[in-house]
Order: sequence, then structure tokens, then C-alpha cells
Amino acid sequence: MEQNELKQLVGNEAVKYIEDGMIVGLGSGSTIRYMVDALGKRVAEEGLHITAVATSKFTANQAANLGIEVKNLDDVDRIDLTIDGADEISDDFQGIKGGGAAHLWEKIVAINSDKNMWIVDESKLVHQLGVFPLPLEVIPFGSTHVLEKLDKLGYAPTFRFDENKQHVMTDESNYIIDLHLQKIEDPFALAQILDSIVGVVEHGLFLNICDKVIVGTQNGPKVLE
Ligand code: ABF
Repeated sequence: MEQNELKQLVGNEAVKYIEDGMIVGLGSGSTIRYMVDALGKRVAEEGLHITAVATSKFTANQAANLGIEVKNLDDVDRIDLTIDGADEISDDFQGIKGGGAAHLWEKIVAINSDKNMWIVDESKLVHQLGVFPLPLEVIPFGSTHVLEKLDKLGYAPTFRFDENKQHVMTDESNYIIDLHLQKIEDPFALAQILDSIVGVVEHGLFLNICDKVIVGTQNGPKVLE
């Protein structure tokens, strides 16, 4: 199966974990797009009633257009289950997220969720994090100086630009800087360093957050926990 077929496979599998009456966090990215489509089908065909909290404007629009009730995070007390994608997942379920420039809202939703489940195609499973460039959301004001500091730390930072060489803007109208680290020996130590840099709003290291993973494999969906 092609990568997109594996993404669709896990998207369809993930919606089986959504029960009537749940408050569900909906992630972002292409794998989640398949999951939200499948969820919309269940809402339309089964009359499933759930409340969704989206991690991006894109996901909020997709869900609303499918007739899924979408609420802001501040309008719910807690989230039962958040289903999201990931860019890399290590053997102990540490992750890199933010390839889709949505990791700030994704992390805020994730830490307000009782359970977090990631759905990925098998290419995302790694033994060591870092080959995927680590995204940082940064405030535009002074961001060139943040880039210089990250460069001096040896983190090989680059601004993320779109095809028109314009800054990719997040839903919070911030910039993205990607760190080309190749390997991250100690994600927890790196997270602490990045958290201390003024102007960095949030990094894409998701540590001790994920409870369960559904992996799309050539032999079908595989649940890891
Ligand atoms: C999102 O899912 C992002 O954090 C991450 O970049 C993306 C994974 O991308 P895809 O599902 O498109 O492979 O949560």
C-alpha cells in the first residue's frame, strides 16, 4: 500500500475509538484529514453525537463542513480523547510534531486531554528522534536574533518559507524555525534549553504525552501502547 493508503487505513481505524457523547480533540495534518472524513461519515450515517475541539483552523473548518459540532478549547471543561498525527515517534512514544505548523495548538489541546492517541503510517516510527527537522513556533518580533542564538548553539536553524519565499505563518500569526539536528540524544534536556529561549513560543518535542499509537502497516493497522 502507498503512504496515503496507510494514512487512510489508520484514519478509519482511529474513529472506532470515538464513542457517543465524547469530547474529542482533532489533530492536524494529512493523516488526520482522513480521520475527520471518516468521523464525519459516522456522524452523518450513525447520528454519532460528539463535540470536537480542533488543533487548527483547517481542521475546525473541515469538521464543521462535515456537520461535526466544533467548540473552542475554552468552552469545554476537558477533552476525553485527542487523536493527532506525528512526524516522528520513538520507541518510548516521545514525538516530534509540527511539520504542519500547528504544534502550538496541538500541544495545548494535548495537555488538556485525558488520553492522547497518535495515528501514523509506519514511516514515522524511529529509534531516535531528530532526522525530521524540529519545528519551533517563534514570535516574529526579534526572530532573526532568535535564529542567530539557535545557530550559535549548533542547532542548524532555518526559517520555514512557503513556495513564494514568504514566512509560513501559524494560526497565531507567528513564524516557524526548523532545527536540522539529525539526531537528538536527550530530548528532555533539549526541551528545557528551548523552553528557556525568549521569543520561542513552543517547540515540537511532545514528551510523555502519547498514550497509544495506531500504525498503518502493510499488514493492516497495528495498535501500540
Ligand atoms: C500533525 O500531524 C503535525 O504535528 C504533524 O506534522 C502532522 C503529521 O503529518 P501527516 O499526518 O500529514 O503525515 O499533527
